[in-house]
Amino acid sequence: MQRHLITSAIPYINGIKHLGNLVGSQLPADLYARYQRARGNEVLFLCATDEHGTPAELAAAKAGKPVAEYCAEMHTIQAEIAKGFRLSFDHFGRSSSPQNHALTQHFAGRLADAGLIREVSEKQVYSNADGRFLPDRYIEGTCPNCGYEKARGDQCENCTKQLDPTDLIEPRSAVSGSTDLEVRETKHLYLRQSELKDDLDAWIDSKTDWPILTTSIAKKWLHDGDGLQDRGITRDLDWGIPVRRGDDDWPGMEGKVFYVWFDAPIEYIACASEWADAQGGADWERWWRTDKGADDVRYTQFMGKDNVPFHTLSFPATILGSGEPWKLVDHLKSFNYLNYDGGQFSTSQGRGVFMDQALELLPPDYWRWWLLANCPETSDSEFTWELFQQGVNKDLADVLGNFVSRVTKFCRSKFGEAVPAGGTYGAQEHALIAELDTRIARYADLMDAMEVRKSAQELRAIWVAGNEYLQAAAPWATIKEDADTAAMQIRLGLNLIALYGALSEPFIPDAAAQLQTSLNLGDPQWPENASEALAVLKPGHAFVVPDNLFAKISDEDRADWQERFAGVRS
Ligand code: B3M
Ligand code: ZN
Repeated sequence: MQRHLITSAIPYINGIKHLGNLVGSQLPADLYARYQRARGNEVLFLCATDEHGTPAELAAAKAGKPVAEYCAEMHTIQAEIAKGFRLSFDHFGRSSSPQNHALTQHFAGRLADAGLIREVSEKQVYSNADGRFLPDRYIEGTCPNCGYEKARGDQCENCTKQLDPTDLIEPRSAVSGSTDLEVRETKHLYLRQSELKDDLDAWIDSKTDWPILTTSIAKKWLHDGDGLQDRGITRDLDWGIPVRRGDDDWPGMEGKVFYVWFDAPIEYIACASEWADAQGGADWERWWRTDKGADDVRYTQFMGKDNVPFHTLSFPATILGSGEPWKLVDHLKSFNYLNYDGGQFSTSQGRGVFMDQALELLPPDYWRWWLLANCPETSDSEFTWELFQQGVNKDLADVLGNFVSRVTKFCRSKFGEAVPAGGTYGAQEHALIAELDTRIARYADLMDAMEVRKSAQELRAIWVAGNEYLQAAAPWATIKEDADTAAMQIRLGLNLIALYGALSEPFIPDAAAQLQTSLNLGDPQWPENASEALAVLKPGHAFVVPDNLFAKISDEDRADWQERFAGVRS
């Protein structure tokens, strides 16, 4: 038995995620976690909400709520939606947890002790009326380039020019509108990543089986330009993890918090501790510390490509720099972007389909299947309503759903709702079994390798093989001359349904559960080989014809949704 630690990039708290976010991290991570569990391996699958930083403060202000309250509410909402998509996290944590506070401060202390943190004095805008430093996004003013009056301190949204807050004409606080601003000196902590450059370089070089997308991004940041730069890891914000050196105060850092990208990956570790506490004190260090049993754990991370630098450089720098035996990631699976109907999904513009909206339209399996089968793996991919309709109708309704319906209904009408006895395999059945053995082995290899699209294609081919067999065997014709052979064909068909339930569960868990229930089976068993798997249901075993597994998406619905989601979410 192997042990798999699996994490998905932790979604920002500031709103509900769109389908592009889902398919770039949480959904493929869930596919892999479900697959590894199905293979009998021990899995700890973790995700959380990423709750700090300016976006959280701004979203809370917009919602008119204290930020702690806003985050608690949004966490509950995101957790519910994750359940709606059947994301099988062992724990869905929060980066604002006490566990993450303690661990983040611990890491900062270790890094400081190792001489890997330096203090830097910077000039920053301070608002006297608000009694605080203002990060770039909190300063507004008139753009010097185009005259737009609501330009932000970091960029003008109107003409896209990148700005420094001091470039703005008549700058004012976005918090209070006050123009009583001044530039003050403030100190910040920098992580001396550059000191760890050679270690990181050697570590990346050792990852010969990582996707090119992952290693090329890491190498670029290590070598382009002046090479790996030190990074500021503190901010002047109220909301966040207070800067402390382990358990001690950090003189000069009063009132400051750690930068969100410093504490967010540490939440992967803290989340295991949150999970353990929620279990009433399970041992979480056996998942994370190589001196406490984690050396045989295989750790896999899932994320979109924009998150790769933080996971290949900054977070490993934190871990290596701590000098403690924490686990480093073994495999990092990254994704390109899913586009929406000729443009981009966009959270800030409300463009595309958001997770809550998707679940209002259709059950989770429809989305899971299409998104995974079309995920942006080797290049960006595109969601259009036509492609979605085609994929769902062909693969799920015509191929899988139709097979299940034909076999079970035919059996009910000719033999009743129990597996019929009689007959023996002929050449067709032996050929099918040989094909399935090859395909199931290939499917397992692809799932192990996290080749998501190819896995979906192989699974579909396994469904198609059953359909082709049924078409060729034609029990509805056989039964007229040879009832025993027809019984054997249908018995095989029923067993194929059981096999499909087991193999398909990681992609479409609800349909798989429905099949298991209607076939009166317990938990799905991963097949050892096709011939054994096709003898699971014995003659006499009772079943019930399941309700239609998948409804087709009508042209009307498709057109309707296309129109409804053409604009932006208000
Ligand atoms: N919250 C960005 C994102 O959701 C960020 C990931 C953090 S992973 C530690 O894409
Ligand atoms: Zn401008």
